[in-house]
Formats: sequence, C-alpha cells, structure tokens
Amino acid sequence: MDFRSSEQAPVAVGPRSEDALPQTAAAAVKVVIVGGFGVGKTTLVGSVSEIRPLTTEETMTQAGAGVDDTRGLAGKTSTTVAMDFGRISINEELVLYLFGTPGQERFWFLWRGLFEGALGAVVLVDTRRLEVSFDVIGRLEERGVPFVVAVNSFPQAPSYPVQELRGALDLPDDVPIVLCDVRQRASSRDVLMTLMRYLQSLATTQGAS
Ligand SMILES: Nc1nc2c(ncn2[C@@H]2O[C@H](COP(=O)(O)OP(=O)(O)OP(=O)(O)O)[C@@H](O)[C@H]2O)c(=O)[nH]1
Ligand SMILES: [Mg+2]
Repeated sequence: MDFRSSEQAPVAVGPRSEDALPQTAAAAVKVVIVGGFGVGKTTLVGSVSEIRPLTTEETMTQAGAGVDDTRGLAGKTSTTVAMDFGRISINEELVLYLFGTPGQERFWFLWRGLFEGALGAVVLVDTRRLEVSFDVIGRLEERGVPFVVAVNSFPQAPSYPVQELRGALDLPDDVPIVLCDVRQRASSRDVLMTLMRYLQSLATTQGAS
C-alpha cells in the first residue's frame, strides 16, 4: 500500500522512539505492585513510569455496589481489571518493569501469571482498610516473593507507629515499611528504591550463608 497516495496520514506503528530502552541498560527486573482494592496501585505505576503506562481501567458501575468496598474512596470511578504496566530506569544500567495487579478479588485469578519471574513486590496499604491487604501478603509469602510494605497516605487515614503496623500485618522484623504518597513521583520512586535495597540486602545475606 502506498501511504503517500492515501488521503489520511499513515498511522505510526511499532514502539515510539521515546519509549526505547536506553542503550546502557544491562539488567531488567520485574516488580509487581499489589494491594487491596483502591489502595493506589495504578496511581503509583502512573506517577513513576517513564513511559506512558499501560492501564486496563474500567468504569465502576452499579453492578459493583455491595461487592466493591468503596469506603473512603468517594472519588474513585474506575478500577483495574487486568493489570497496569510501566517502566522506570533506576540508573543507566538497571531498568524496572512494573506490573500493577487488580485489587478486586474477582480478578485475582489473573495473578498467577503476573508473579512469574518477579524479583520482588510492593504491597500498598491504606491504614483505613488494613484488612484488604492480609490476603495479598499471605499470597506473596506462599510464593516466596520478597516484598516491602508502602503505606499510602490518604487524608483522614489513621497513622500508626511502624511497630504497631508490623504487628497488625504480622510482618517479620526485616520487612521494610515506608510511608508514601503515590501521587508524587519522588515518593513512588523512593518506595521502589527501598525495595531494591531490600532485595540487595537479601541477596547479600543469602550469598553469605
Ligand atoms: N489522597 C490521596 N488519594 C490517592 C492517593 N493515591 C491514590 N489516590 C486516589 O485514590 C483512588 C484509588 O487509586 P487507584 O490508583 O485507582 O487504586 P488501585 O489500587 O489501582 O485500585 P484498583 O485497581 O481498583 O484496586 C484514586 O481516586 C486516586 O486518585 C494518595 O496517596 N492520596
Ligand atoms: Mg488499579
């Protein structure tokens, strides 16, 4: 087909040049962002990704009433049904691929594939609804995926001392807990850096034993 002769401009195909990996990238790591319904997973991937994130948001409808726990989420109008995907370069050599999971239990059957090859995970929690993260943490522990916990600061969310949170979530002492506001790129990046440092410390400990 001769595009020059068609009336409409040709549609660009293939990856956009600004999305290309830096030539210096030597290692790519898969990280999953998990947590209960509406804790801010899609927001985190969107704020930190250097490529336009892929999202699978669907509008929340009346059909979810009574099923979706929307307490404290008055402004939330959409929900992830498959996954979020983004990318961030930590430095010139290390690139993270971010996979955000759906928070709603009815989409959890998709999780199996999402954990394949993941080096680590971020568990996002909302202190108003800590219980929505219990199952998620259990699943990561079952699969042996190392994780850090990031407490997303929503207004009016109660703040608890870290030790109390650790107890409530039944976390071992070495699992990092950090506060964040995932709407802020720098804050989301800090969360990922905490995970990277934690993975590095685990690798060092395991290498030493
Ligand atoms: N105030 C405040 N609002 C936030 C923050 N993070 C996310 N939100 C808002 O909270 C809502 C939930 O965010 P999402 O990113 O869709 O949450 P999610 O975990 O991806 O939700 P599901 O995919 O449906 O499980 C959105 O309306 C966000 O704008 C935060 O740090 N502070
Ligand atoms: Mg989402």
